[in-house]
Amino acid sequence: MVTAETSQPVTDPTRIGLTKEALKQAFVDNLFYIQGRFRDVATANDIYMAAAFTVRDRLLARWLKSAQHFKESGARTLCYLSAEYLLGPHLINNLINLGILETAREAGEELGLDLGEILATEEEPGLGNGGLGRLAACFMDSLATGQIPAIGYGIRYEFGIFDQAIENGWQVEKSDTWLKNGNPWEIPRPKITFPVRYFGHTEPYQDEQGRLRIRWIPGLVVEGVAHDTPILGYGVANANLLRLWKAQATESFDFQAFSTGDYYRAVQAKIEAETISKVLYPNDEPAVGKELRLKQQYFFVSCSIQDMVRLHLATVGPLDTFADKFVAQLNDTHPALAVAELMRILLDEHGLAWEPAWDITHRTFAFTNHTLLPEALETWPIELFERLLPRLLEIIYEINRRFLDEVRVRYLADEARIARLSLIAEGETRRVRMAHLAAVGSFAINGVAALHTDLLKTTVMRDFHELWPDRFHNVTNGVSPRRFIVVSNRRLARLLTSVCGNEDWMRDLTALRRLESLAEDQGFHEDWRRVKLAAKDQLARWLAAKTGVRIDPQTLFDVQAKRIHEYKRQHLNLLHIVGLYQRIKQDAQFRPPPRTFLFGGKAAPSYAMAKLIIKLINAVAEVVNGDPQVNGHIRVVFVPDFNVTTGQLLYPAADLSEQISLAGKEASGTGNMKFAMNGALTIGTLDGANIEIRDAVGPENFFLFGLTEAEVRQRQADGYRPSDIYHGDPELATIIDLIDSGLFAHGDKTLFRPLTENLLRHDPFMVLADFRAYVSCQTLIDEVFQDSARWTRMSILNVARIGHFSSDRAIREYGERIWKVEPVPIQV
Ligand code: NBY
Repeated sequence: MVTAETSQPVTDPTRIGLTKEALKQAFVDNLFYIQGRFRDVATANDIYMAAAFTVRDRLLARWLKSAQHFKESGARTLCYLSAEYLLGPHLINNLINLGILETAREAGEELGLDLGEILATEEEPGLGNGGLGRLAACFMDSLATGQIPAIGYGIRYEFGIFDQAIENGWQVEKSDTWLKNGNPWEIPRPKITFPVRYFGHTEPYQDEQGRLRIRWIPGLVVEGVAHDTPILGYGVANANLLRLWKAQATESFDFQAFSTGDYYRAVQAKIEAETISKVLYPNDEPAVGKELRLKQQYFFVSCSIQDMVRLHLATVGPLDTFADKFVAQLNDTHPALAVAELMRILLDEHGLAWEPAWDITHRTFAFTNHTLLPEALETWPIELFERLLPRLLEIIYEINRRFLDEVRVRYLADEARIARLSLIAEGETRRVRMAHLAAVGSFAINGVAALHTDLLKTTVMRDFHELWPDRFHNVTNGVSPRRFIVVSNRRLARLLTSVCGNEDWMRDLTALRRLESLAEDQGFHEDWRRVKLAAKDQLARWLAAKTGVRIDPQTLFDVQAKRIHEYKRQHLNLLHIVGLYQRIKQDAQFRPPPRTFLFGGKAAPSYAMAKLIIKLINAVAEVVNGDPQVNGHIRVVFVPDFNVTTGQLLYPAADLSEQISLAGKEASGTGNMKFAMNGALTIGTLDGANIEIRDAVGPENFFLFGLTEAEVRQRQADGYRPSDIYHGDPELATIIDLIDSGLFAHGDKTLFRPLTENLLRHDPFMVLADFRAYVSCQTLIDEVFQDSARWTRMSILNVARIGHFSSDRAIREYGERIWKVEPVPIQV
């Protein structure tokens, strides 16, 4: 029961007050009572922790209020199931969402503390690989801001994405120790735990009503413990829950083993259990057949579904209304096992018959696909499945049997089609197709940009689209303007606020349309350029301090920051750079405007070609930057350890955004949106969301080049021969020969051969086919950049028209078209 006394903490001004005095008092208290430190001996981390706890207290009142209200109102709740959340630093974001950034700065000053330094102390939680994980984080921000009741479910990895160091030009992976100084944002819930079963066998039995049921006798049981982080919306009191599961052994000791003296074996079981949430797989493609990866997927899915069922039974009641209370979004196929797990719980644990259980399940899930690359479509060997998750495989077989019966009747035993649609791929090793499981178990399926959704319908999910055309939707991705403008680019945010007259644009980004009227205003142009220059200067100073590399903020900053992948074509960018290097050296008349080429991005540790591309970037950088004949004209920098924090420095500083994937390969891209929001102009192909960005900002404000997706298909069908292009383009040939010459490898002619040979023989991503168009487009860019009024105008118009690419809009579309959820405002 809540009495005046027990509810007192949520009204205590030192816990919830937003005034400067309240913040100061709370900080001092927290430093003493939580960190146990006097000011004069407090470390930077003590100070950060005290500040974080001060802010967390203010979230808690909002969060508990939200939870209580959602519970009482029985609000329909969205559950986002994602194996990854790339959140970025919490403190700054929460200060902004609470509206106390400036107050906190002043409070700090009066205490003799620099807020900037405190913010820099935070280690970002890197619980994701790239775009997919970051999208989940943007969506959590927009859900709370849009006041949609939501729970994000995922894994509390002890080690997130590795920290990238560059040694001798090569990527070196260092383990990410984000938890080593403690995590003030999470609240462990030792009482919210669920058992997760693995291995063993199943057996039939008769229940009390005499019905035949199945029991799974596991060989291993692991426990998931909830770790909760509040996610506050911007300018609202709504705070949602991010619930990440940590694995632990069911009992800290296997007493039997212990008593017989086998101490080592007892501890071994504990280690095995805890391994499950130990580390994020650093691949942005499935790591084939890794047992631990499948264990992780089932681990978080099982805990999450059990938690949803528990919540439902504790609040609403009967399971037949489960799908009215909850809708669950599958972020790619990584949580697709949720379909089979909900079936298992309904059938085996609650005794439902198949049909009602399937009806509930099928009305609960919706599925987002993030890739068309065939090698990235997730499948699991049956043999592994059967051993690890015997009961789930039985359920998947039954789902498949009923599904294929439906297909058989519909298409009159069209065997080829049945084989294509089956959840099981036949072949040397039979495999479970996770995308098919997700598709069959979901009422809605969506792609993440218009082109991607179209291709989904006509290629990888074609048969499904023919079967169920109404299930398919497009929801083009978006990114959070809080994270990627307000947090990242304070100066731009201030300028936008002064133009708009208020801060409403922060939650309705289309309000930036008002900038259009200033696109020709010379005075405004100066303000605009000043903001950009300051961001470039800040990046330059950070880079000098961090790496010793000096760059000139007056040059054009040309940035490509994203995971390193052949389809993203960082090497196309490099071919252009080597071409410039060569021409600048050989032609004294050739003097394009000075440029700084910046690259950032991690390669999957096992992706040799991506790692070689990083080496080549650094090798070219070494030669170009060390050559006094050219280093006043171009410079090349690989910015190590691209993550949310370094991204926040790069996006605001970019003049030019490189979005140069081969058409048809990048599902959406979200970096393209982040750069454009910060006034960078895009050089890009007609791929992913580039197409929609170009339509929105106007084709005259976008540098387009390259083959279209249809042309790519045509060229491939005609038999693409990259060596013909090499032989027909002397400049290109010189560039490739230069890379082969050893110039960038201290004379080693073989180092980069795997890369150049692949380009000449196969070139799967048609780098050579797009090379000439890319270089011509870059030449146009040089011209336009010299006309600074024109460039500035284009930059302003990009920002003015980028509003559609806010994740607030994306969430609104999901909410209205797919989830059917309504905002539930919380009052404090
Ligand atoms: O998702 C990215 C797409 O490449 C990008 O175009 C899109 O904008 C973004 C958001 O929709 N995909 C992505 O980031 N994928 C992964 O990071 C990823 C991670 C793990 C695995 C597969 C893909 N995995 O199988 O383990």
